[in-house]
Amino acid sequence: MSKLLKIVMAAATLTMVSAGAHAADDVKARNIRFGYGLNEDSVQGRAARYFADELAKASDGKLKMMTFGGASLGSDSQMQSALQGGAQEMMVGSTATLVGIVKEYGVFDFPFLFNNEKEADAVLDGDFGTKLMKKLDEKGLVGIVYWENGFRNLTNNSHPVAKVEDLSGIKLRVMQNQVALDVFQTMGANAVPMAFSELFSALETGVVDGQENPVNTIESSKFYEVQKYLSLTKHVYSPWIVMASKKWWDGLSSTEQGMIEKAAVASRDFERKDNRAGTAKALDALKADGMQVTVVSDAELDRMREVVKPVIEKFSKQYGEETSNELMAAIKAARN
Ligand code: TK8
Repeated sequence: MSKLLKIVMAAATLTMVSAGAHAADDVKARNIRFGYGLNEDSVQGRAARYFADELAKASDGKLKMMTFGGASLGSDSQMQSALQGGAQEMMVGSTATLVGIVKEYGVFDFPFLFNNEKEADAVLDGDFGTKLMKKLDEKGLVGIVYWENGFRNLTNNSHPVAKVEDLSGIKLRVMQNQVALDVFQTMGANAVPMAFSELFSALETGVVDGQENPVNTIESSKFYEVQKYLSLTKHVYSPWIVMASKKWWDGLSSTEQGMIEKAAVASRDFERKDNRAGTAKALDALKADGMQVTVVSDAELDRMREVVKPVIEKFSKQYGEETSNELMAAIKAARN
């Protein structure tokens, strides 16, 4: 081989090596701890594992997401703090537990806001949901996508609830924010804010009589073991939000961020589909497990809606006209 050819070939090899090294630099081997509150056998667990698989495929196994269910990394609030401090990379949890960080997230605890999932998807995935996510940035969190917990229903151990008056005297666990608390106090319940991670044992020991969550979550959390009565109220739609630690996120390359965002969108679509497909089955399972189901009539739901109106008005004012108007316009657009 001539000397010149050798030099040319060496140069070519060098270029190839450095191009390869550049691509490898762009996606580093990383461990990502992803925490969630529900049991592993739940919509959250299935979607978390799907997310991890998608990410592994996209990154040739370099972005390794390890999923931790059952609040084993902490309650929603504890995980949020860990993300803010950079001690944990990612999580999914209720927007209701974010209200102390970005108060406007309280709008998703307004009862009877959405009529169906289609409206919720449009508002969450559209400008309104994106704008709220942006507000997390300055709080050390990065909002990535919304999953759904879904329309919530009431369970308790005292008596069947068929109308708002039946809530009186029931010690009801509510999610930890002022909107949820006011809503259920106004409806006459003895509302007790509590982390979800403490809820099963609180129901078991009678610290509280009841709680509210979507049927899938009631089923996967085995609340049928400690609750007798289920009332189908669909009183509020609960989103979940997938978030990353901003401290950690800012250290990722844009290629890595893009891979995570893309896999997150796939996990969102998977999760919503899985959740919606599972609702009827979960309800059957709850009945089979001995829960007594009350279908709350439309007329009684309308009465509930009237009772909580002042609460919605109060918090709409607190969040400012701009937020409320944007929200209402987004819902209106979704309805048309
Ligand atoms: C689980 C929670 C739970 C929520 C609650 O992570 O606290 O009742 O509905 O499902 O997000």
